[in-house]
This record gives sequence, C-alpha cells and structure tokens, in this order.
Amino acid sequence: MAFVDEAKIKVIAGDGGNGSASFHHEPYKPKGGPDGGDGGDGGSVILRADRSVGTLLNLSDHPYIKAGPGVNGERSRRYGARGKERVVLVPPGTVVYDEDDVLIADLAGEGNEMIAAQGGRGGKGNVHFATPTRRAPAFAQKGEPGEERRLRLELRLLADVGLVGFPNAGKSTLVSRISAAKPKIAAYPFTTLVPNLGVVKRGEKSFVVADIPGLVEGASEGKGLGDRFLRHVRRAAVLVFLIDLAAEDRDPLNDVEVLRRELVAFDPELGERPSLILASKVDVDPGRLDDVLKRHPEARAISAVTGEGIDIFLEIVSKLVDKARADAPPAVGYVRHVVKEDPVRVVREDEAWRVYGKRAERAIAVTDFENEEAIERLQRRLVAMGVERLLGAAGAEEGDEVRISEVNFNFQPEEQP
Ligand SMILES: Nc1nc2c(ncn2[C@@H]2O[C@H](COP(=O)(O)OP(=O)(O)OP(=O)(O)O)[C@@H](O)[C@H]2O)c(=O)[nH]1
Ligand SMILES: [Mg+2]
Repeated sequence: MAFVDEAKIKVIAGDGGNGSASFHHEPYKPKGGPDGGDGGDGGSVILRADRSVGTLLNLSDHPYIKAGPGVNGERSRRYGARGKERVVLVPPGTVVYDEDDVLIADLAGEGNEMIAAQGGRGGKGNVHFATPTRRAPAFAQKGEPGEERRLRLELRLLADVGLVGFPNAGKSTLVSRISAAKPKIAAYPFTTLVPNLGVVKRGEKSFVVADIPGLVEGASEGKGLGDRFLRHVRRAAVLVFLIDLAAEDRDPLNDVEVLRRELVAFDPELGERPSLILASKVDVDPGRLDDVLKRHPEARAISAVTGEGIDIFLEIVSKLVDKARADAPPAVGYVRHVVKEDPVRVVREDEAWRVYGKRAERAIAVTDFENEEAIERLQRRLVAMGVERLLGAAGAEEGDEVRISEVNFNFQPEEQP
C-alpha cells in the first residue's frame, strides 16, 4: 500500500581498543616480562524490532548512530572494557537494505534483531607475542576500526482494520475523524478512488485503519470500481462493515449480507475474519437504527459528524485488534548473513600493485607502524597469507611499490624463487 515510511541512516560501530605493550615492572627489580593487556572490543550497532515504536520518523531526524569505542588495554594484563553497544528500536515490519539496495534483513517480528555495524575487535596486548626467541616483544596490536555502513530502512504499514461499505456510507469521514488522515469527502458515491490509511492512536497503542473505495453489489463481477482494492484489506485483522442509515436509494438492512457476499467472492477467507457491524450517520435517522438492531443485535451506531458512539466503537475495535494480534502466529523475520568471498588478491594499480582482501587489510589496520617489531610481525603475516607469492606470480619485482589500504611499501621478497 502507498504508505511507506522510509529512513536513510548511517551506522558507525565503535573502534576496538589498542592492546598494550608494557613490561612487568617492580621497584629495584630488573625489567620483567611483557604484561600488556588486550584492548576491549568496540560496541556494535544493533537494530531491534520493538512494538513500542510505530514509525521510522525518529530515525529520519537522527540518522547518525554511533556505538562506543573499546578501551585500550593496560599494564599488568589489564583488559580494556568493551565499547558500549547501541541498540536502535525500529517498528516490527521494518526491512533493511544495504548500500547496493540489497535486502539484508526483514525485522518482521517483535524482538527480531540484526547487527547493523560490527564493533572492531580489540587489539592484543604484548603478552600474546612472547616466544622463546622473542621474550620481550615491545609491540602490541592496535584495535580494529569499527564497521561503518549506510542503510535504508523501509516500513510498510499494513491495515489492522479494513472499512468496508457501500459508496457514500461515510467511510472517509470516519477515518478523518479518528486519525490524522485527510481523505477526500463528498456527498456523492465513489469519492474515494485509491485507499487511504489512517493511524489511530489510543494512548500508547496505535492501529492502522484502511479506507477503501465503496463496494457495490456485483463488484466481484466488475460492477462499480470492481473489487481489486480489496487486496488492501486482505491482511487486515478486523473488518468493519459500515452501513448507511441515511441511504435513500437502498435498504441498509441488506447491506451487510451483500458486502459479505462480495468479500467472500473475492477471498473466502475474508468471510471468517473477525468483524463488526457499524451503522453510520445515526444523527440523520435514528429511527432506522431499530430495524438494524432487530436483525443485527450486536451492531453499533455512530455519527462521524456529532461524534456520538465513536469512543465506544474505538474501544471495541482496538480490543478486537489486540486479540487478533495476540492470536496471530509470530511473524518470522530473517537476517541475511552474506559471507562475502573476499580472498587476498593482487591487481596492477598505476605503476604499483594493490593488494585487496579483508584479511590483509585487517592485518594492516591493527599494526602499529611506529614499531619495528610490529612491522616485522606484519611481514610474516602477509607472507603466511600468500601475499608475497601472489605478488611474485603477478610479476612484481623487488623494489616495486605495493599498496594495502592506505599503506605503501616496497616489495622485498624474503623467499627466493
Ligand atoms: N449527517 C452525517 N453525514 C455524514 C456522516 N458521515 C458522513 N457523512 C456525509 O456522507 C457523505 C459521504 O461521506 P464519505 O465519507 O465521502 O463517504 P465514503 O463512504 O467515503 O464514500 P466513497 O468514498 O464514495 O465510497 C458526505 O457528504 C459526508 O459529509 C455522519 O455521520 N452524519
Ligand atoms: Mg470515501
């Protein structure tokens, strides 16, 4: 339905804390072993479906969402604290698209959640890097940067309540009275040509009412505007049959049966839907209500003009909606976990060689380039990943410029072919 709520957001996870490169130290004693603790992981940004939220409006107003950074590790093997996670509540039914407009999550049901941006891993302290031949590693890993993503969220509002009635019965007038929707209203049939949705707020709760074009006898055979627009109420939890006490050309007594027949012809399941009979325009001809009540004792009467009966009607309908929601099977959402193929690879770039691949880029990100030992360790990691071999195979020669992320260095193969 043409009632789509949208928000474009940027989610920024926290960076991991740096590992510490300290040495055990006691007064009057020689320098001890490495004792630098690990940095804490950065906080992630989480999107979670929660019924307390009705729209994406708040996110459109505050589109930058950041989680907290991890704390650096410290001497005496002290670990840094984790960064604060940031949980963003979205209405159930929110779907999430990534930068390339690929659907990555459908947070359909209460509590469904996804990690929108993953916090960076904390860097390891130098306690991890001691080996028999290198007892005093004077370096530690830096924290990994937190993930950053641009996402587009979309929410499709579905009608909880479908208003069904003959043309001119007062459907649009009722919706304009109980919600902020401003549909066109006029004293002739077929005023409404496309459905309108109105959000009805009752305290903390809200539900969505659909005002659809009027239905006539034979709509399922194409009479009037036909019955195609009934698909907009197909998933409505509750149907309200609005019958017009002021109708001049028809007897409203038969309206409910006629409307039911048309609904069932469109979709037999609609015949089973919880429903309520509502007599409209009671201000015009209250006497006619008695006849309606004789046939449909459970019917209610309202006047969208004077306001009579509206509160009771809303109370009954909202109870029916609540019950239907409670009985409904939980909506099943999903989060697509795309494992991106991202092998290490080498391509020519200008006069240099560029190395791509998340593992290689991560190794760069966590390296402290102020420290000679850290750089040596990086070199060993790159060799182990096959970077040197790939460069050789691509035709790189000693001294050529190699680029990984923002870092450039010269190719100095260790292994001789
Ligand atoms: N007196 C009185 N008039 C009403 C009431 N509700 C609606 N009307 C009038 O009835 C006429 C039709 O109202 P709409 O709300 O446009 O009716 P609708 O059911 O949406 O009609 P379609 O869109 O054509 O199917 C308008 O002239 C309204 O002012 C009511 O409670 N009392
Ligand atoms: Mg209308």
